[in-house]
Amino acid sequence: MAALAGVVAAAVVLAVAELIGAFFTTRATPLFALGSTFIDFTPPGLKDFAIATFGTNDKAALFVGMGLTIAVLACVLGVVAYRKWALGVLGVLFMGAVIVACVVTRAGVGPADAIPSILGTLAGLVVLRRLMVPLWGLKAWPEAPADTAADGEDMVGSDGTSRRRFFTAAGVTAVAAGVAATGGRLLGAARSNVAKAREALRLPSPAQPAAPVPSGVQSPVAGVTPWLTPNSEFYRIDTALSVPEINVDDWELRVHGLVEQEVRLTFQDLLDARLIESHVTLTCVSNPVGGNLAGNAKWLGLPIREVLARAKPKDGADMVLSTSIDGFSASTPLEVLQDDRDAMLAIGMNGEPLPLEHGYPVRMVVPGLYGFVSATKWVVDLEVTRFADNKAYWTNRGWSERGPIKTMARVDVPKSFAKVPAGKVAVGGTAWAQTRGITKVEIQIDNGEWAEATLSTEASTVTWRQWSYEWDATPGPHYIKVRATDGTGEVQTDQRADPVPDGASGWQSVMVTVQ
Ligand SMILES: Nc1nc2c(c(=O)[nH]1)N[C@H]1C(S)=C(S)[C@@H](COP(=O)(O)O)O[C@H]1N2
Ligand SMILES: [Mo]
Repeated sequence: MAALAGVVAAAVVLAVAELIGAFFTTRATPLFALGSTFIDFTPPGLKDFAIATFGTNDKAALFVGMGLTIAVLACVLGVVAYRKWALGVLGVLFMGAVIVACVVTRAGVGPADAIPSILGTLAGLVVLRRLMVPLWGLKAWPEAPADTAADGEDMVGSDGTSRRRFFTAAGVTAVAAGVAATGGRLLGAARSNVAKAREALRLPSPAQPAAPVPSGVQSPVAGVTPWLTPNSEFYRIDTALSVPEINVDDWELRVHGLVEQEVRLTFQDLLDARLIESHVTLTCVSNPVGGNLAGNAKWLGLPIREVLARAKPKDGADMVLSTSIDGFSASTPLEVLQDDRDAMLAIGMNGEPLPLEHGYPVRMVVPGLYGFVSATKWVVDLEVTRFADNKAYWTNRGWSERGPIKTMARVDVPKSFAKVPAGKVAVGGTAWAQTRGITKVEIQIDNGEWAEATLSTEASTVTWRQWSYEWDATPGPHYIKVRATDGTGEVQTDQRADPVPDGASGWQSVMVTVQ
C-alpha cells in the first residue's frame, strides 16, 4: 500500500506540472524534459536499437519505458516514506530537483519554466503525506513507527476502515491526476495557435518551379511505396519529444561565425525571396538495410548558397553547423551548401507549409546527405565554422561527422516471409543514391545469376528510383536479393554494416515461400 501511495504521488507530480505547464509557452513539463534529457544521454547503440526495434514509434516506447521506471522508483520512495517519513521527503525533493534540472537545461527554456515542476513536486509531497497517515495507523504492520501515527491528523477507527479510506483516497487521486494530465495536454494544445497559423499560411509560388515529374516514375507493381510520399506518411525521426511550436513572427535565422557579414533572415524575408521547388528524397542514417526511414517530397525553399553568398564565408571555413530551436545540431560541409545542388531552407512540403513535426516553419533539406548531418528542422541558427572546431549533436554521441548517403536498393513487394503462389510473381521496390542516381537494379533468386530489373523512369539523381521484376517462381522457400548500381558505375556493396556510425550497407535479402 505504501508503494501504491508512492505511485499515486508520482502521478500527481506529473499531472499537476502538466496542468500548470499548459500556461507556459515552452511546455517543458517533467515527462517531456526527463525524456528529452534521456534522449540526449542515450548511448548511440541504444538509439540505434530503439529505432531498429520501434521505428517511428520510438517515442511511444520511450514513454512506456519512462512510465515503468518512474513507477518503480515511486514504489521504492513510497515504502521509504512509510518507514521513515523524513527520508521519503528527502527522496521526493531529490527527484523534484532532478526534474527541475532537466527542465531548465533544455534549449530555449528559462528559469521560470521550473515553476510547474516545483509546484507539481510540492503537490506530490502533500498527497504522499495524506496517503501515509492512514497507513501508519494500521495495526497489521507491527513495524509501523508509533510516533508518526499519533500526529493529530484525524485517525482511524479500525484497520478495515483505514484500508478502505486509503484505497478510496488513492483511487480518487489517481483519477484526478489522469484528468489533470490529459486536461493539461489538451489545454496546452488549445492555447497554442501555431497550428492554426500554419493552416492560415499561404505559400508564395516558386520563382523556379520543380521540374515536371516524368510519367512512369512509379513502379507498376502494386504495393510498392508511392513515389511521392504524402506528408502524413513521411517518416519522422528527431529528438523532439514535444514538437517545437514557433510563431513565424518570432522566427529568425542568424547566419554568423566565419563570415564577412552576419546575416539575419525573417520569415517574411523568405516569403519575399526567389524561392525554388525541388523533389528530394530524404534518408535517415538509422535506416537498416530494407528499412523504410526514407521519403520523397517536393520541397519549396530558398537555396542556402544564396544566403551564404550574402554572408561571404571566410577562408578556412569548411562546415556549417545548423542548430534547431530545441538544441539539435547538424554539421554540413560548406561546399555542399555552395554547389549547384538544391540545398535549401525549406518552408513548404508537397505544396503545404511544413507540417509541425517536419520542421515548421523552416528546415534544411540537403540532397545527398543523411538527415542527421543536414536536415535540421525548426532551424534558427547557421554558424559557418570548421569541422576541427565544432561537433554536431550526433557526432558528440558516437556518430560520424559527415554523412553522404550510401547506395541502397529495397524490396517492397513481396514482403519478407510472404507466401506467394507459384508462377509469375511481381517483385518491386525502390532504390536510392542521391546526387549520383540509380542506373541499374539487379535481382538474385537464391544463389542464381543476377538479373536486371526494369527501372522506372528517373525523375532526377536526388530522388529515389523505383524498379520492378517478373519472377518465375517455383514452389518452395526462396530468397530474393537486390542490389543497385549508382550513376558512377559503382555497385552497391555487399559488406554488411550497422547504421552506426555512418549508415547501414549490405544487400537486402527477402525470404518468401512459394506455394
Ligand atoms: N531539430 C531537429 N532536426 C532534425 C532532427 C532532430 O532530431 N531534430 N533529426 C534529423 C534526422 S536524424 C533526420 S533523418 C531528419 C528526418 O526528417 P523528417 O522527420 O522530416 O523525416 O531530420 C533531421 N533533422
Ligand atoms: Mo536520421
